[in-house]
Amino acid sequence: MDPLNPEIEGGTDEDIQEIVKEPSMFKVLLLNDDYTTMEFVVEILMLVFAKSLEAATEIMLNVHHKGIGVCGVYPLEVAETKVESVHSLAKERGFPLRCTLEEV
Ligand code: TYC
Repeated sequence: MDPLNPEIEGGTDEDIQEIVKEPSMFKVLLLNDDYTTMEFVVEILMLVFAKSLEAATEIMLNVHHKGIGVCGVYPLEVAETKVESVHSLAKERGFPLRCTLEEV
C-alpha cells in the first residue's frame, strides 16, 4: 500500500483513516515533590513552556497543592523535547523535578 495513494493501491478504510487523521497530541504533566523550589518550577514553566510569570505561578501552585498538573499540550516530538529539557535543567540544578506525558 502506497501511503500517498491508499485508495488506488488497495489500502483498507483503516489505512486511509490512519493517514488522514490529525497527529496525536500529548499533555505534559508536571509532578510535585518536596525538594524542588517553587521559584525553580516557575522559572522552568516560563523558560520551557513560554508561560507568563502569572500563568507559571498559577500552574506551579496547582501542582504543589494537587500533586500533578498540565503544563501544555503538544505534538509528541515537541512534548518529548520539553520533558527532556525539564529533566536536564532540573538535574543541572540538583532538583528531583519530574514530568511525564499523557496522550490527549
Ligand atoms: N512542593 C514544592 C515545595 O514546596 C514546590 C513544587 C511545586 C515542586 C511544583 C514541584 O512540580 C512542582 N518547595
